[in-house]
Amino acid sequence: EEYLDTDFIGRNIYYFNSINSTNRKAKEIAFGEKEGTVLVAEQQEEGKGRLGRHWISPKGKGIWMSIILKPKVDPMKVAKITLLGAAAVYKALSNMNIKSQIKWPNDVLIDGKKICGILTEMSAELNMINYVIMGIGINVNLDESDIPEELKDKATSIKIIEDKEIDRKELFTNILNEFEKIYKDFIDRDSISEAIDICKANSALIGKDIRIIRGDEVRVGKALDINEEGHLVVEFDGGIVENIYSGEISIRGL
Ligand code: BT5
Repeated sequence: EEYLDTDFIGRNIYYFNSINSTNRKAKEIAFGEKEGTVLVAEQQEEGKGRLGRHWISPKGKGIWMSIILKPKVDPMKVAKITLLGAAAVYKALSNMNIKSQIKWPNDVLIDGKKICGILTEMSAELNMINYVIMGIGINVNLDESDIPEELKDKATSIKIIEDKEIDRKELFTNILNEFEKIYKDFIDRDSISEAIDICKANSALIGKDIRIIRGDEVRVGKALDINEEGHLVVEFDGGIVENIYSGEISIRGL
């Protein structure tokens, strides 16, 4: 049994049987809610990925959740929150003896297949953040039949890999506990080094040849590192080294 051990993350939780999207709902209520409020649903009818993509969210099988955050930091730093979330998911799984890898910027994989995606959205004016919504989707107990044919080579669930049902509540609580510790370092000490270390040590990309797809542009290079800003350091053909920022970039292992 795992208990919630946080000051503010998950101290207020809205539970939905079915909802369009927890991120969408979180944005509707964020202004009136305290930092750390969590929305979680058994099912999403219109779960969202990045760039308007669809996120499959079958009933009772996953953790489909959003956390409302109100960090008093420069809006430029918000992209880092996705990595903090990925590090928290990694640690939560590790606490339950499940080994995963982080695929920068927003995925957690097991055996090379995606079991978690993170969608961070922000509302800001001038240099002030109104709120940040960090949405986390985890394929916990999906069966093979829940995964559409076209996703079978890149997506899986923890149950499929571990060959047993996973306690969603235990994992959920673990994620909230781990996220609060990492997030407090970020807002109180302006430090993300522990999260970066986790992302680097368990990276699915570092040392690999990758493709970076941005709109119609495809670039090929080698992932070298994740720097202390949370950017991916890539060596392109010809030896030019560049930092890649999170955002509208998708990355695929070759
Ligand atoms: C993501 O987008 O990975 C972000 C997913 C965030 C989902 C959470 S659930 C709670 C909260 N509320 C929401 O509405 N969303 C958040 P992206 O990197 O764009 O990946 C999307 C792509 O992953 C899709 O185009 C599919 O190819 C694939 N995909 C869709 N559903 C999947 C699933 N359940 N597991 C693995 N891959 C999936």
